[in-house]
Amino acid sequence: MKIFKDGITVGAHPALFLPKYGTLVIADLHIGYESSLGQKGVFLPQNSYTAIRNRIEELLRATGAKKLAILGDLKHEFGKPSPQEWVEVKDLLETLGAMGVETHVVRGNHDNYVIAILSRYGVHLHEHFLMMDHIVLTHGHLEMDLPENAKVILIGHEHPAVSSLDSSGARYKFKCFLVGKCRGKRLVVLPAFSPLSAGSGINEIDREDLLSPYLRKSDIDEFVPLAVEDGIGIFRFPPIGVMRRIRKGDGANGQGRNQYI
Ligand SMILES: [Mn+2]
Repeated sequence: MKIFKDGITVGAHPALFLPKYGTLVIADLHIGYESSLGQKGVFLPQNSYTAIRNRIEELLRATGAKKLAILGDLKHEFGKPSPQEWVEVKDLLETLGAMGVETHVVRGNHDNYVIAILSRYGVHLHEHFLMMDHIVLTHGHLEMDLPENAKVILIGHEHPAVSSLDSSGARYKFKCFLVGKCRGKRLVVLPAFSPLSAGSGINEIDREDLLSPYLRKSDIDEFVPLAVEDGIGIFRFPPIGVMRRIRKGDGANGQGRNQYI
C-alpha cells in the first residue's frame, strides 16, 4: 500500500520501503527488552531477537533493499547494554554486514551507549536525522529545525496502535502506522518493530500523553491509522477523531461500538 509518494508498506509488516532509495525503514526494535523485564521479575522466553532478525532478513530479501534505516531505539536499556543486548546487537550487525546491507541508525532516546558498538561494524550513526532528498528520517522524541526542503517526516518512538471494540465488547488492539500532517509536512509514524510491543492505543490516550512533540503539535484527530496485523493484512481505520467519538458514544445500549472490525 502506498503511504506517500515514495513510501510503500511491505505486506502486513511494521516496515516501510522506499523503492526510489532501495531502503527499508524500521523503528523501535528495543533489543534486550526481555532482560530488562527480567530485572523487574517478569520472565519471558528470550526469543524475540530471533524473530526480529528473521523478519528483517525476510523483508530485505522480499524488497531487494540494499539499505536499512533504523529510526532509533535499536536497543532497550537506557544505560550500558546488558549482556543480552551486546550479543544480540552484535549478531544483528554481523548478519547485516554479511548480507552486504548498508545500515543507518538514527539515534533514539534509548540508544545512549550504542555508538561504540555501531562504529565497529561500519554502521552509519545519525545523531539527529537522516535525509533522503525531501524525506526526513528521525526518531521523533525531540523536535528539531528541519531543512526547508523537507516534505515528509518519518518517525518512530510513539509505538502507535489503534484499539477497537467488537459487538460483544471485546477489545482489540492493532499496531498501526499513523499518517497525517505536521506543520504542512506529511508525517508518518511507524509502528514498533519489536514483537513484544503491543503499542499504545492512540485513540484512547489524551493528546497531552502523546510521546512525540511532532504528534503533540499536530491535529491528532486528523491522523489515519493503518493497522498492520501479521497473517491478516493491512487495513485503514477512520481518522483518530472519528475513532475517539465512537468510543465516547459507547453506552450501556452498546450504541457506538464500532463496526471496524
Ligand atoms: Mn523512543
